[in-house]
Amino acid sequence: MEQKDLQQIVAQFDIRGTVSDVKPLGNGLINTTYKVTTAEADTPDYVLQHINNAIFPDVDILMGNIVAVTDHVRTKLAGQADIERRCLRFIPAKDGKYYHCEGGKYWRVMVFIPDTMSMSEVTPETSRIVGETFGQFQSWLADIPVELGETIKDFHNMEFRLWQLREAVKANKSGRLGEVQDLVDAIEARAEEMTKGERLYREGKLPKRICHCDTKVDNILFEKNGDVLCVIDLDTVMPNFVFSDFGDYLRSAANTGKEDDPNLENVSFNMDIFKAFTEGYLKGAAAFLTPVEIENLPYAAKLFPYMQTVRFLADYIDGDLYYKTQYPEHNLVRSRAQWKLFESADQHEQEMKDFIAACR
Ligand code: GN1
Ligand code: MG
Repeated sequence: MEQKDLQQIVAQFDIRGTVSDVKPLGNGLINTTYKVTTAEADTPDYVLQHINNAIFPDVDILMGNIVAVTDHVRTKLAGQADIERRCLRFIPAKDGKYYHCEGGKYWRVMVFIPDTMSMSEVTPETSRIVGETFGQFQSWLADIPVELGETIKDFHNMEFRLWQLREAVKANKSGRLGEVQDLVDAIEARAEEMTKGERLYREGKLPKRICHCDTKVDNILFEKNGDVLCVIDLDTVMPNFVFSDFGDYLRSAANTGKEDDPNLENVSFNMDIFKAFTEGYLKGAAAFLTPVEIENLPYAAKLFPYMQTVRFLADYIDGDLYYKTQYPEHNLVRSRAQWKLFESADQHEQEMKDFIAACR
């Protein structure tokens, strides 16, 4: 987009200072991001984002959640130094809404936090930090006074994901069912066990809390000296079981192979990452976790590779409608790699339980 069009969009927001430049920032896969520089020395710079409305259809829910969350986190940080560096701040548009819509496109603006760094390497040390940071984040949000909406409906609902797979199997749109029947059967054999979260919820034994739902080290901003500043990328923040943040981090970080590893021998569940992450998480989330939540963390570690197997496989049978693929069998390769990770986590279940018992 042209500079003058971008500047005209920024002008719809209640920012301070005179915009001198708008240029692309970062390489996010979902939203398109720009850095907005202001001319004056005493005004902040800003981040302008085009919101991906196809993935997040309800922008009112999306921005309502994000503003409620950042406002609440700021109350937790009250009186501490550097609050503006430790929590994102979104800027309303001139009409008071936290987004601006023009020509069917949705935009938002937040304050740019200068002099930060990101990390992407997964080590036991970074995993411990991620665990504690997201545990702390959940902890701050455990008493948020407003109800948040689901920005992606039933995002981590295992019963819903199985329903989607069963619909895909019934329709067999791609004609691929024959070659994956073994995996469908293996999934079905564990379905009862893996939908335990939804059952506990219906029985009133498991709460939904506010979770980040995209737990990774890339979604934390750090000071240049390595101190944690804040959690970013808040689009998927929504009510879920705490399992979402715990399990989805381990699904990617504790995999010794790649998410789509064609060589299943590379794929296994890394207990060193599990242990470091779990120690950090239990520390960060200690203030609110219930015994049922803690007991079921090993279930969470199994749930996410299981759920991702189901999601990739349903998409394969549907003919690759959701996930971008690089070759025709890609979603199947992904499914088999996630299944292998699930099996490996399953084999470590007792060890996970023992470790958690020893931590408590
Ligand atoms: C998608 O776009 P990305 O890679 O952050 C998906 C996640 C899956 C992941 C699997 C909105 O996340 O739920 O776990 O792919 N996000 C959405 O790689 O569906
Ligand atoms: Mg990804």
